[in-house]
Amino acid sequence: MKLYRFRYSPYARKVQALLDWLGLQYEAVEVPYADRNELATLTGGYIYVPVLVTESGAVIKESRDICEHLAQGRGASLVPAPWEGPIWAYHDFVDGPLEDALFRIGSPAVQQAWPTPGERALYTLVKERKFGAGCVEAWLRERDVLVARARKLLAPSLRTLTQRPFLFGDAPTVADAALLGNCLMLQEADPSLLPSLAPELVAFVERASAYRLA
Ligand SMILES: N[C@@H](CCC(=O)N[C@@H](CS)C(=O)NCC(=O)O)C(=O)O
Repeated sequence: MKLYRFRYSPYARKVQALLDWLGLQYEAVEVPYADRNELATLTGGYIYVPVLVTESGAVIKESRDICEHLAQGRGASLVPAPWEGPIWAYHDFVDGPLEDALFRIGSPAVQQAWPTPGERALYTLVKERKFGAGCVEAWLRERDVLVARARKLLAPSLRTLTQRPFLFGDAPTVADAALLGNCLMLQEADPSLLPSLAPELVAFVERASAYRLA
């Protein structure tokens, strides 16, 4: 299998967590931000990540669809019955409102981490076309407000994680994969961000990254 990713993409890291937990063999392909020819050729023009090429050669876009694919068969324990509803709802909460706060916290550092001026400028352009001129600088200035918003959203989950290793019990589910993906996005952006936002999540990242399905 092949997983096309940006290292900071929470959606790609979520999928990668599922592949790792399931012990599946795959190659992680780091997509250069300013050269997506391989990806566009593969997908027929879709240049977001993640994209997964399965063992049978199927090309799956959209991380939720990839997660649903991986959660079939042996992966069924990643969405254990009867918790399918709350697990997918939590997954969607992370990929929606939580990611919306966290990516703004991580974005200024992600922008600076691209190795070339062209990639940094393209990243800024992509963000500004969607969120308005000067948005990345504004997110840096407004970091305290964004951190307060993220902490409020995270507070109930942190209470759960003081009592359980994972959100739904002793083993991780796609809900944990979504949360892990966002934590890894912050860690890739700037290793100081996650400990200052929610130190409890540092231990969660270690636990979740080390997990392998028996
Ligand atoms: N709904 C998509 C969202 C994927 C997405 O937005 N990926 C971002 C990276 S986190 C991306 O590829 N952005 C394109 C860009 O920055 O040019 C999914 O869940 O896979």
